[in-house]
Amino acid sequence: MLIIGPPGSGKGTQAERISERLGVVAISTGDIFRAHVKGGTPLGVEATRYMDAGDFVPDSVTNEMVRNRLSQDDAGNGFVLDGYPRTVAQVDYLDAILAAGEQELGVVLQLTADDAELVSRLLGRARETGRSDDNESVIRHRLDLYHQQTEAVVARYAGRGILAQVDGIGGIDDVTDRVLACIGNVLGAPVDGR
Ligand code: B4P
Repeated sequence: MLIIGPPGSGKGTQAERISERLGVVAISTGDIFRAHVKGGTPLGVEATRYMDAGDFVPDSVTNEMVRNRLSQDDAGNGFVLDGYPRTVAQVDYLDAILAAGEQELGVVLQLTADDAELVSRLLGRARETGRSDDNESVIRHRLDLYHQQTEAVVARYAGRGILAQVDGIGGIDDVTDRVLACIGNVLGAPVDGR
């Protein structure tokens, strides 16, 4: 499954919880990039200038990285992919990866929240963790990119009938309950709650 949402909507937070419940691996493109940045790899050096500015890392870099990650054994039984695809070109690329592996998407989950709430959450995270892309002007740019590019991704999946939308406002446990109920509806079988 995929988890899509604007920055600060709780993608990473909920992806971890869903992966535990479904017994599949959670894969976050943002986390993979941050691990490369921390390790000082060539990919990290390239990614950091885009991430710090709140821009998308180019599709040419991101797509290849995702293809490699999904080819690892732990993704063979399914995965929760967090933060990818964010562009329509990435949707096409993911379609090709899945078709080659004879895999299919079961659910695409979109977490929603209004921009004011998102900015407030991310400024809160900035105070706690000091993430370099969590300052107000960069946060607003990331939100603009979501509206300009990633909402078209959501529309694609809506057209395929596998989109589940969940209100991301409220306590983290409450959002998890909504998410699990929604996944159960799309899959046609309940997923255990907390
Ligand atoms: P990400 O790591 O995906 O960053 P994000 O959009 O901010 O989401 P994240 O998962 O971290 O935050 P969450 O909403 O869970 O991407 C970072 C950068 O990497 C991008 O800007 C881009 O440069 C690059 N990148 C990644 N994927 C890419 C792709 N496919 N193509 C190109 N470039 C790509 O949580 C945010 C905060 O809210 C947390 O502090 C959390 O504690 C809090 N929170 C969560 N749920 C809450 C709730 N219910 N109530 C209150 N607070 C809550």
